[in-house]
Amino acid sequence: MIRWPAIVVHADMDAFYAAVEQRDNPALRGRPVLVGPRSQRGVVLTASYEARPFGVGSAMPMVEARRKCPDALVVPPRFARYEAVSAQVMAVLADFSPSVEPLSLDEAFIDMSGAAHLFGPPESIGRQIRDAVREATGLAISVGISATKYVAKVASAHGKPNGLIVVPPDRAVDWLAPQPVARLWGVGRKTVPRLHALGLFTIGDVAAADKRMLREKLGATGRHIHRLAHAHDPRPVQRGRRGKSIGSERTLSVDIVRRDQIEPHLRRSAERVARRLRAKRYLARGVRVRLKTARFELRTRQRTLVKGVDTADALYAVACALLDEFDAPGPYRLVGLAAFDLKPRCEAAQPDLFERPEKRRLETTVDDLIERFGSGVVVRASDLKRAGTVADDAPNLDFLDGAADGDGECRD
Ligand code: TTP
Ligand code: MG
Repeated sequence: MIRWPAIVVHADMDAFYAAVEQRDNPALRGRPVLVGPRSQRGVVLTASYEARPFGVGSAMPMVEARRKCPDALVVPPRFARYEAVSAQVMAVLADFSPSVEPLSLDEAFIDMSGAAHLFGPPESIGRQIRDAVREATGLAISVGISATKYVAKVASAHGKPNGLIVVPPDRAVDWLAPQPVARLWGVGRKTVPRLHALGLFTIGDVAAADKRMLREKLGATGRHIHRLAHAHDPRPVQRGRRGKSIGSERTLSVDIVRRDQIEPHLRRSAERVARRLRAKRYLARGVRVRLKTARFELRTRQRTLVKGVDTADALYAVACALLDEFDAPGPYRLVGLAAFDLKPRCEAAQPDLFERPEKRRLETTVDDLIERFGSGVVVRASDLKRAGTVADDAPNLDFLDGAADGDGECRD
């Protein structure tokens, strides 16, 4: 085997939402399935592979998809279910490497460099990952493996469904060459016609094109895609991709055991975190709950969300669901909540599933009051009875974490 400078795996579940529905309901198996709203309006979130030959897929208006594939069974989405399966998948991937970078609910990069002594050569690594995900979830994941993130990702897409494609680094440029330019990262619907107009249809065409010409015609994108076409992609897998997080945790003066004692602390942390998310104009796509037992064992449970949230209500709802997953017996001496996977909020963003618009309005009104009159101005009735249980002499932390390398501050 040639030497691999790095072994990067990209793994992506096949027709994720539809596959979960087919797994859970045998009547859907082998049938064309569209996941999305039954109403006339709205778009398809995904289509099962049985439906795809009809030319339907993600983001297509439901009306159009039903016209193209009249026999399709339409199933409304169950996001909580997909999140639970996603957590299982990510846990399986974490068994293979400490360096897993989730990109969404159903895909992740895994750095397997140096793991050959544990799992064998790339092909064998890929097979074991697919088998382990199937065993844990009953679902298929496609895997691409190369020495860079970019080539690994193109490879996993190329092999779908149920694919395993290994692209050794010395063959990467040739392997990419026949692929269409749309497979280049950063080349979207607008750039494809511009590349076609320049006579560039495949990645090989871009690789062979004059670097300066690409830069002149396309600016930074030109330079970027020229590098990708040569399989250059220096970005490392970001271990844990903890990225930015905003959190609030409390060490308690009295150890607590019962759920109804823990919840008010989570509620309070959720409010502090949500306020800071809104002030920084972030949406969080992950929520983490931390509990420390009286014996100082730290336990963490976290969940990735389909859409970003920035209200205390939404953070608190997820945190309460996470409480069910703790199996360590209390008592607990610390309760914390953090929001992670932060993305800048764009005003036009659609409201998400956990958040009701009136709740958000209420919370932003409270933000205004606090800004004008100080943080003591509004107190939740449910918070009053909890007063006095937070330790004064222990670290009570509101934190704003930087990237995994700990740069400390969250940049706006
Ligand atoms: P994808 O991985 O893009 O799609 P997929 O898993 O359904 O199919 P495949 O990977 O085999 O091509 O997205 C994962 C899930 O994310 C998908 O099942 C539904 C959801 N999703 C949306 O809600 N909206 C979208 O526009 C897309 C692309 C995906
Ligand atoms: Mg997928």
